[in-house]
Amino acid sequence: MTHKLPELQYAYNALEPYIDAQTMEIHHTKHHQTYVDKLNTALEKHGDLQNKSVEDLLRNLDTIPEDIRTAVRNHGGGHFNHSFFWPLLRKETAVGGDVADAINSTFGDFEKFKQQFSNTAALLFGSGWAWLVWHNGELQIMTTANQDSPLSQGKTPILGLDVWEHAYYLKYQNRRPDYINAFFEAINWDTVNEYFKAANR
Ligand code: MN3
Repeated sequence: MTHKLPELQYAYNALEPYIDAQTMEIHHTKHHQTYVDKLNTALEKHGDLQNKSVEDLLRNLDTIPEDIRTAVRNHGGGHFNHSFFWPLLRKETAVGGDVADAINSTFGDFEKFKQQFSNTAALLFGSGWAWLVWHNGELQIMTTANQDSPLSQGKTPILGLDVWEHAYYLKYQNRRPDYINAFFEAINWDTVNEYFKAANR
């Protein structure tokens, strides 16, 4: 089995004006594709790992042979994180459902959650991701560097934001906070609720 680039379920311009079409196309067809290709190349050396899901690989990084562990961490992480990210995007859906209740009871109200998540994403130094994860029965905000995945720390992502410059530089240049604000207008809360439900199964 080789890993494949998933198709986007919407057009590259579907998130305008929050996330521009050119960024989406390059991000999906170049950046994500490269993670997929390099993961497949790494796994060529270890055929026994080729039938494992990328989630499986990332949850058990310490069992991956050392000669490809860094490649699986970086490119497997990149593949999983982006596959997780694309369905999270849709313009102007309303926050609701069980995840809204959990957010309110954890963070006080939605605005407080948004502020805490946004600050965390803005302050992340260098390239990485901001996350809302489910861990030990509670919601937590966290970050990972590079393409590290919360799965490798035994945590289940519910929401994630790519804050690598490649995710926003064409439209927002150095204005990461503006990109983070725009992201909040383009979160598909139906998907967040699906991820939340799956985490609780
Ligand atoms: Mn990216």
